[in-house]
Amino acid sequence: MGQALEQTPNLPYYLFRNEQAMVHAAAAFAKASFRMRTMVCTTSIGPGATNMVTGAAAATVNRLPVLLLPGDLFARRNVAPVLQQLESPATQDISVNDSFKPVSRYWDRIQRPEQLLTSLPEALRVLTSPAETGAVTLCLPQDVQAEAFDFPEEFFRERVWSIPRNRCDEKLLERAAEWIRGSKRPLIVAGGGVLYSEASEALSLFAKETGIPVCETQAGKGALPYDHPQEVGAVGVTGTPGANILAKEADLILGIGTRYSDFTTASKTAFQNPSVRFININISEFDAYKHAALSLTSDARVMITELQHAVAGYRVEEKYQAKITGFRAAWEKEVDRIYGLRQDSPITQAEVIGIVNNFTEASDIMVCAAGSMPGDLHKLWRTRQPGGYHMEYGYSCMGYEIAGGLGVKMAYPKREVYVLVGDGSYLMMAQEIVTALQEGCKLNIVLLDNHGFSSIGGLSQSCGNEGMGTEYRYRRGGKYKGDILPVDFEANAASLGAWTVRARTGEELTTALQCSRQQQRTSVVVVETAYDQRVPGYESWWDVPIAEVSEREAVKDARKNYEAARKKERYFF
Ligand SMILES: Cc1ncc(C[n+]2csc(CCOP(=O)(O)OP(=O)(O)O)c2C)c(N)n1
Ligand SMILES: [Mg+2]
Repeated sequence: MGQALEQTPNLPYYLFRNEQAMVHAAAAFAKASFRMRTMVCTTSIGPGATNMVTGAAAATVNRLPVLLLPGDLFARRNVAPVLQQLESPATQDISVNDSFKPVSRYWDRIQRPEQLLTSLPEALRVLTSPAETGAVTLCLPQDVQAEAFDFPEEFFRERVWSIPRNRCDEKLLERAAEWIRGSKRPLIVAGGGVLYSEASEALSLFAKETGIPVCETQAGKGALPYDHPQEVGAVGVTGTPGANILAKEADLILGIGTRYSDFTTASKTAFQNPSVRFININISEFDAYKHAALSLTSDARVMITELQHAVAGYRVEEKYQAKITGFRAAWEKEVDRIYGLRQDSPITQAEVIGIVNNFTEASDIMVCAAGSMPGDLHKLWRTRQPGGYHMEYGYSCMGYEIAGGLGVKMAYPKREVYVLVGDGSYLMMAQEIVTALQEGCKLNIVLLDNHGFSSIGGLSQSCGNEGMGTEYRYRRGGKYKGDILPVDFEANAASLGAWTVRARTGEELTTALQCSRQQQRTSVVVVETAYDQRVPGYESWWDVPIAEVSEREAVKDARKNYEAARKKERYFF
């Protein structure tokens, strides 16, 4: 593989520090490009290969195309066991690369060069399929990689894969239009599919014309700009009060490009109207059929437009529109209030989000993935352009942030990329700062240092516990109750070559953002934030099972509340 890449200068090669990060970057590149481009990731055998498994899972969960070419064991076997080989006494037809099978949408092992003739077309079919896409893994045994084969020339001819905008059955479309016309309280749930189908404009028109409110999932956020008159913001566990109340009361949910994750459905408690029905527009039949929906298995953009014609003349009632407008105004006030809160160091995460949100420009891209920030950002971030909010919350994989930011920057070298990363995620995977410097890909990284896992600590407390094992403190008396570990993130990032600065207050943060934007190289602004000050949840719930038996009163109480809350979980038949 290396030999081929060296002699093929028109296929650019990027050296990464960690194979998992490399896959995150490739997936982020694809996500930022609305899945119209991707990259190929290749590795050695053994640990180099299995390091990609987490990245593959993140790509597949998020339905993002990446082509993975891990090395594999000698097909001829006579020299086995080779360095890094996992032997099996039961079969010789196995390697660590078999662990890619459940996290890949297509998997193959190329035991003979000519197998590429049949395997590569399948790989490309899956990568370019809007319904099937995800990680595609072709394992390349070490010896087979070096073999020659006389491939037919036609195989190398440029081939264009057209991505279809499939339409659904006409009768189903008519029925969907009837359902919408008969609905008093409809609500659109916009998922990532709206963005991938580049359907924002169509959705905007449809919502304006019909008056149907639109709420957004993490992957769908930014489908409409935050100031669109029908946009009611985030839905679900990390949702806004307006969206969640509308979801609770809705008689019709029009789910577009959503896979209805538990964060969207509030663990199946979000939709409480006894007669609620679902219409799902989804390119993937699997998703289209969820919640016993009237399934319009189709491309989002064409279907929204066709549905708009089919319901021409329909508009929600005045009092429903008034309610939507009221929710929107109340939420904007709440965001202003939260953004406006000021305190001495350590400042709150919400203040940091507000300052970064207000500082950035409409064309900038914000990247985040795990910890407590996704929840706050889903609610609070005012997205102005589709794609401006780049959140990996399908796998919510710590470590995606900086690597993903790099992939986004590779997709849009002229746009400013802001990576919001927690101290936990940073410590897990910060090394791609070196790659960003190497490639001249400038990232604006804002590192929120709250000395531990605030998200998981908060979750633990909400279950009646004390957040065991979530604070970065010295072990004292057998517990992490000692002083805070003095991790110097500024020095750490500087040692990798980044431009760094520490900000203690809101004012200092604003100045730091101004300075970092002017830098030519990747910058890291380190802000200490309060571990225990969190943005509340609004009108929602998440199923986190609580111990049925405990010696703690707080846990027993939490269990009682849990059992009551679970009663609201619904099945849809
Ligand atoms: C790779 C990986 N391991 C574990 C988790 C579970 N997890 C989710 S958030 C979190 C803590 C994140 O810490 P930090 O980045 O500091 O963010 P904070 O919670 O402090 O906002 C953990 C351990 C995860 N999402 N990804
Ligand atoms: Mg943290």
